[in-house]
Amino acid sequence: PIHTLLQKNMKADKNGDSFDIADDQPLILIIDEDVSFLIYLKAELEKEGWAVIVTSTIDKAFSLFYDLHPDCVIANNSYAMEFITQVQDSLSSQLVPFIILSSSNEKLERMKSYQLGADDFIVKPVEIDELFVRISRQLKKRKQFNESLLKDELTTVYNRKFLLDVYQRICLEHVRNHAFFSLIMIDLDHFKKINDTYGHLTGDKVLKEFASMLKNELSSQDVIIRFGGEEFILILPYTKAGAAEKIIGSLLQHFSESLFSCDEETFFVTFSAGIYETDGSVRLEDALKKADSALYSAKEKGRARFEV
Ligand code: GH3
Ligand code: MG
Ligand code: MG
Ligand code: MG
Repeated sequence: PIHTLLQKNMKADKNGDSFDIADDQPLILIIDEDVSFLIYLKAELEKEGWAVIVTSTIDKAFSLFYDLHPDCVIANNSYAMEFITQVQDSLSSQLVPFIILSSSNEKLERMKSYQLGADDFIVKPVEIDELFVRISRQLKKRKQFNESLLKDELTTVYNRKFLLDVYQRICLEHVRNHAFFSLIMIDLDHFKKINDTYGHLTGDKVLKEFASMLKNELSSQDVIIRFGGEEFILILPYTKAGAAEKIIGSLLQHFSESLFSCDEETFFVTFSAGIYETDGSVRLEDALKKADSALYSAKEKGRARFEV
C-alpha cells in the first residue's frame, strides 16, 4: 500500500496485541537484544510523540514489520543482517528507512551496514537527542516521498490514487458521527476547444489556475483531487448538499469571471458540477456514479452550472 500512514489507525498483530496509533503518528520498530535498553528507548521516543514498538527477538520483528508497516526500522547490528536480507524488497519498495545501531564504530562495520542498505549508522551508547534528530530526518524524507506519490504533478492537488483511501476514512468518521458530507464531481466546459484554440500549454495553465483557486477558496479540511484530465473531485466534510451548492456557486462565479489570456487574445472558462450528499454509508463507486449523473445533467442543461 502506498499510503500506509493513513491505514494504521488501530492495528493488531497476529498475537492479538493491539496498538492504538493516530493517523499521522509515525510508527517506529526497534529490534535489539538488550531489553532494558529497549524499554528506555521506547519511553524516550514516545515522549516525542511517536508510536514505538520494540522487540528482542528476530521472529517477532518480522511479524511486527509485516503486520504493522512501521515508518522506520531500527535494529542493532547483530540482528540487522538477518532482518534486512529478508525484508530488503519491502523496505526499499516502500522506502522505509532502516537505521543500524552498533556497539562498534569500526570502519568495516560501518561499511558493511551501508552496503546492506542501511540509511543511517548510529553508535552506542546513543545520545537520545541526536537519535531523535536522525530519525526525524528519515521520517521526513519518507513522508515527502509518500506525499509526492499521491500528488498530481501539473496541479499539485491529490491524484486519484488518494481517493479511495481518503473517501473510506471520511465515510467512517461521518458514520460514527451521524453526519453528512458532499462529494462533488467537476468538469471544465469545452476544454477541448481551449486546447484546440490556444494550445495545450494554455490548457495546462487553465488547469493549474483552476486547482490553485480551489486550494485558495476551500477550507483545509476539504479534499481536492484531480480525477482525470479536466475532471476534479471535491470532498467537503460535514457539508450537506445545500451548503455545498453555495460553495460551488461562489467558486463557479469567481472562476467564470477570471480572465485568461493567450498572446493577444483573452477568454473565459466555466465548469459544470454534480453534487452528491451522503451519510458515508455508500461505496465510493456508487457515490461517484451519483455525482457523475448530476454532472451529466448540468452539462445537458447548458453547462456553467451545478446540479444535485
Ligand atoms: P465538455 O464541456 O462536454 O466537458 O467538453 P470538453 O471539451 O471539456 O470534454 P472532452 O472530454 O471532449 O475534452 C477534454 C479535453 O481535455 C480533451 C483532452 O485532450 C484535454 N486534456 C486532458 N488532460 C489534459 C491536460 O493535462 N492538459 C491539457 N492541456 N489538456 C488536457
Ligand atoms: Mg471530461
Ligand atoms: Mg467531456
Ligand atoms: Mg470537459
